[in-house]
Amino acid sequence: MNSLHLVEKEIQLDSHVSFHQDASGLKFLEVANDLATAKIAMQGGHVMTWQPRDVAEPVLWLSEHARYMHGRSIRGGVPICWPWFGAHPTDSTLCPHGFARVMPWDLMESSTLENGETRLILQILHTPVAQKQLSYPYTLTLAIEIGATLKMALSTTNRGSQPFMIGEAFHTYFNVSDVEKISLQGLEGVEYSDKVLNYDRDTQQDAVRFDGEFDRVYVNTQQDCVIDDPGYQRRIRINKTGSNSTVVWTPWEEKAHQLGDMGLDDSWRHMICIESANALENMVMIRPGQTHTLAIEYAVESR
Ligand code: TA6
Repeated sequence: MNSLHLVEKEIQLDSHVSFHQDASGLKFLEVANDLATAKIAMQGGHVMTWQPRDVAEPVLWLSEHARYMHGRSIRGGVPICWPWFGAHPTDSTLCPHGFARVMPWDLMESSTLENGETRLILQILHTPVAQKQLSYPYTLTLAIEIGATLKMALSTTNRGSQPFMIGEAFHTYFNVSDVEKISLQGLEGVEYSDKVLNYDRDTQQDAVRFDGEFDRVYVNTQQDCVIDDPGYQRRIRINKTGSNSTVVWTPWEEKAHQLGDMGLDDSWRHMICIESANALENMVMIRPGQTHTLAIEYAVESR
């Protein structure tokens, strides 16, 4: 199949991109170019996998027990949290982390760039369910560039006449050799809110290390981060723009086993979420006609 008709228009698929649909009707794009492979679920505009050709271990962690269901977020890869992060600020009946990660998205563009990367542009569909949860007129677009690095840019445009506020994140699950043996650099000196300790505030002193459940929103930080992974002999660089928060999460054993889609083995040890975000006091006000873009670039280097 070399063209894809989702809802609004027929898009010619680039030769490196293929499309398939599973038995329940969920739609996926698969990318295989000279630089990397990737898989994207159209529900959620969700990058599930990305692996540069010269990297041995997957860069993103994807649960073997992930659920592929309509209206349910996939555990792993890069879920998109939008238009709020965590619990909805006023209505606790609404799904945590917003609706973007469970909504259908449409493909707007598929092309090969001069450097060999595959570029995809997706746009969220305005379903009645989404409309109920955010009534302001907006456009939400995701640009993905798949190559030796992974680039993603999430752009929110206010199409109405009133300002509105959003929280957001690339809730990325990285694949690591053992969460207990890695360290995370880039947050030294940054203030955080610690969900495990009742949202207490404190300041990060040194590189972050993990020996138990960890769930923190680091605020007012534009710093890039690096995951140092001696087991896989590599570093993952997380560069970001348009983001003032970084969220770091690992559920550890007990919580991971309660989640239901992480399995009952020790696969939680192989993931760490480092999320480029705008959360808590870093939520973003978007004025009429204005576009705000949250962007990341991930790169892997040998240690
Ligand atoms: O980003 C961290 C966090 O908000 C944690 O508190 C944790 O619950 C996690 O996200 C996963 O959330 P989810 O709704 O995907 O199960």
